[in-house]
Amino acid sequence: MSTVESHPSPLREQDTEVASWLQREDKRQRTTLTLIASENHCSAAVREACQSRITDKYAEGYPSRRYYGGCEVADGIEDLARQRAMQLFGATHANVQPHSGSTANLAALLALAGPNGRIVGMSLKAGGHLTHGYAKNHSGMLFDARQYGVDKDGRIDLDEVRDLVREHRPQVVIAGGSSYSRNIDYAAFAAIAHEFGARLMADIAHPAGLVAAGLVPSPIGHADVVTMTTHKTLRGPRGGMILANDEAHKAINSSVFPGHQGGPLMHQIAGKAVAFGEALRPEFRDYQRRVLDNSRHLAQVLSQNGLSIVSGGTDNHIVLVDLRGTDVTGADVEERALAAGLSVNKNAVPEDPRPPLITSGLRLGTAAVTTRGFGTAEIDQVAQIVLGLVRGEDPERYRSVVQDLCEAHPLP
Ligand code: DSN
Repeated sequence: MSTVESHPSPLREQDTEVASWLQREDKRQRTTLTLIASENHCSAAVREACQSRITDKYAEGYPSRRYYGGCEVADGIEDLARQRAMQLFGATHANVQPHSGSTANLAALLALAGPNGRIVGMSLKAGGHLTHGYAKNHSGMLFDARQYGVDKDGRIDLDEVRDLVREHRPQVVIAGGSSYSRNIDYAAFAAIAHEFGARLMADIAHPAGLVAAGLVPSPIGHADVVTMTTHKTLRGPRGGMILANDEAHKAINSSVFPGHQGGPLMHQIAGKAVAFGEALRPEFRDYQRRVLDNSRHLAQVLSQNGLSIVSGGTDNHIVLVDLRGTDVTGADVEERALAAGLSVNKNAVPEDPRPPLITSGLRLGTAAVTTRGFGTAEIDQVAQIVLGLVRGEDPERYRSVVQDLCEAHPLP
């Protein structure tokens, strides 16, 4: 197996401390199965683009309208990333500059609602994101935010959303979440938002790759603005992106720069361009199909063996396990899983009585292990490990199974 140690390394020669931390992370990823739903493994080509010399270049502004000289290469790369993004999602405008999903969301909310505006989004506890109006996030401080939850079956209740929008009269309604495993009816959300004069912002950070592959509903044509990260199911480098309709795109561009950020991270934008090129290939759709097959299989096996799955299953890459009927917390299982070699995260479930650092849930995702080549046979093995850990079996007994799986399915 090729490792970072086998290549010449200016970093190792110059700074052994940082080099050894990075070697440790390389080993951690190679020898651990990532089941964190928001993580994936991007390609070597994406990583090469992200470590290129263009990291040194300032390029404030947009292609052909920059505030620095020497931006002709930056222009070419950013235009390529934008064109590929628009083709991938069938969108008319793309802004590839947001440094992250959080900055994309705040830039979009400020563009659409303005400071002190009113917003409606899904609550963090029900599966929304911090930036959808959580009180301790800037989205909950800068805006007058109201939050909707899920019904007793773990699904968005559109009647509740409509009542909230009618009462609160927000400028922006947000559809999307971080631990919501069901398809979202963007047409219905748009109808509610537009009926009351609001605009719809869809945050597809989690299912972006599945949306691009046409395997789950797309908000394009319904939402005024679509935000996302590029590193989850989309399998690109860490970063954010905003797609906007004809009416919103100018305000979005001004809000990202100069409103929210200075110089774009051109090395990350180069990585985004590479990833979007990969996502336009037919193999990407096959990969996303396997992500879905694997998550459905994982949900089914866990459920058949007695674990409760929020909403009873999944339509995307996320499986949210409700541990309230067991003797363990999310934190317990996260710790045991790490000892076995599985990287997972504890997660609140709707109406969770436990605090956020403990939780009663476990959020699993199949994007990263599917990148390693896992199919349903390997997912069966993963499911048996999770079941054993919940039952309280010694994590050490699973360590060699996990190592064999890692060696048989190396990272890209
Ligand atoms: N924190 C990310 C997640 O894990 O879903 C979203 O930004």
